[in-house]
Amino acid sequence: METHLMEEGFRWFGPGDPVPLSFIRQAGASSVFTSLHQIPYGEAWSREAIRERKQMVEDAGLRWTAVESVPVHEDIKTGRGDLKTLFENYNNSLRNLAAEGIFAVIYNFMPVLDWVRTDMRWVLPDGSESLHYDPVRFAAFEIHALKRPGAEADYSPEQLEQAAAWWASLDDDARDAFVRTIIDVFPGVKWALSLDDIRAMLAKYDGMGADGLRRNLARFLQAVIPVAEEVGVRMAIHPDDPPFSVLGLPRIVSQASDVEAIFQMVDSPANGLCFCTGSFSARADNDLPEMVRKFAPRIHATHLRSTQRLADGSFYEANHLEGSVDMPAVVRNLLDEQDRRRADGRADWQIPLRPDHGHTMMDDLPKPAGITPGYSCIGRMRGLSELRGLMLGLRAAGRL
Ligand code: DNO
Repeated sequence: METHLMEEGFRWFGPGDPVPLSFIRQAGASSVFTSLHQIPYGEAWSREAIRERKQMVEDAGLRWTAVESVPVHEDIKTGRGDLKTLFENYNNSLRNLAAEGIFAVIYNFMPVLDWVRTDMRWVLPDGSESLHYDPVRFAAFEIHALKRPGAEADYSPEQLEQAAAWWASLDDDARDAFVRTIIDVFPGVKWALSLDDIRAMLAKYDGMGADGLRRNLARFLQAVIPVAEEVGVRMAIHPDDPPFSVLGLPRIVSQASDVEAIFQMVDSPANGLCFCTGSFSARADNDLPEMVRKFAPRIHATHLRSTQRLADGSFYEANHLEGSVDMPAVVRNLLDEQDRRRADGRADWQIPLRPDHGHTMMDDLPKPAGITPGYSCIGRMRGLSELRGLMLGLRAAGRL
C-alpha cells in the first residue's frame, strides 16, 4: 500500500562529515540536505562541482534533494559592497543547481551568526547530551567576553547578577571554550573568528533596525526570485534560531507575521519557507500547526525537531516527539499539503524533512572530537525513526 510519506532526509556536511553517507542510508533516509561547504560564501557554484557532489550522493544510493544552504553573503544582509556581483553569483549557483536537477534551496537571513546556543553538551537526566540556550550565559558572553556596549539593557538585574557570577566562576580555558561555542556555529566550516571579528561584523548593522534588514532581504529576493522562477528553483528561507533578537541585532524571520511580510516582498511560489519546527518553537506565541496550515503551499523543506522552553527563558532541544512542539499536528498538516499537491497532479508533491539536532547518545558519547553537536548519527536516527513511525501511524489512522 502506498503510504505517501514525506521524503526522509538527513543533513550531510560533505566528504569530511564524521557521519558517512552509508550510515545515513542505514538510518533509513533516502536523501540528503547538503551544501558545497568548500566554496566561500558569495562565490558561484560551478556545474562541475555540483555534479561531482551529486554523483557522490547518488553512488551511495541517496538523492540530493535540498541544498542546505546556498549561503547569503554578509554584504547582502548589510546591503553594502558589490551587490551586483554577489547577486549574479547567487543566480548562477541557482541556474547550475537546476541544470543538475536540484530544485530546493535553503538559506537564512540571520545577521552575523547562524544559530546560537550556549551549551552544546547539556546533560539530560538519561545521560544523553542536548543543545541548550540560556539567556544568563548569553548575557555573560555579550557583557563579559564581547563587551557589547548597551548589552546590559537586554537583561533583568537578576540575570545580570547571575551572568557575572557564572563568568567569574570560569577559568581562562573554560572562558575560551565557551566563547568558541558561541561564535563557531557556521555549518560545515570552521572560520576561527575572533571577538574582534564579531565586533566588526556587528558594527555593520549599527542603526539598521528590522526595517533596514527587511529592505536588504527584499532587494535580495527581487534579484534572485525571477531567476529561481525561470529555472524552477524553490527558495526556502530558514527561520531565525533562536527566534528573537540576540546581540541587539534585528531579526525578521521569527514569527508568522514575519513570514507573511517576506512572502509579500515577492509574491511567488518560488519565494518559500524551510519550516523549522525547532526554531519557531522557541517562541511561545508561535502556533506551529496553524503556521504550517497557513504557509503550506510555500513550504519547500522542513526541519522537524522540538525544543523545550523553560520558565527562565532558556530552552533545550527535546526528543523529536517531545517538548513544546505538537509534532503529530504539524506532520498531519504537512501530509495534508502533500495530498493536496498530489490531487493537483504535481510531480513534486513530496516535501522533504530532516530530523535535526539529535542528542549525542549511546556509542556516540565517548567519541572524542568526532561528533558535531546536534549532528550525531544515533541521536538523529532516533529522531528520524520516530518521525517515520509518526507518519505511518497517521496514515494508518486515516485508513481506519
Ligand atoms: C542549524 C541549522 C542551520 C541552518 C541554516 C540554514 O543547525 O538549522 O545552520 O542550516 O541556518 O541556512
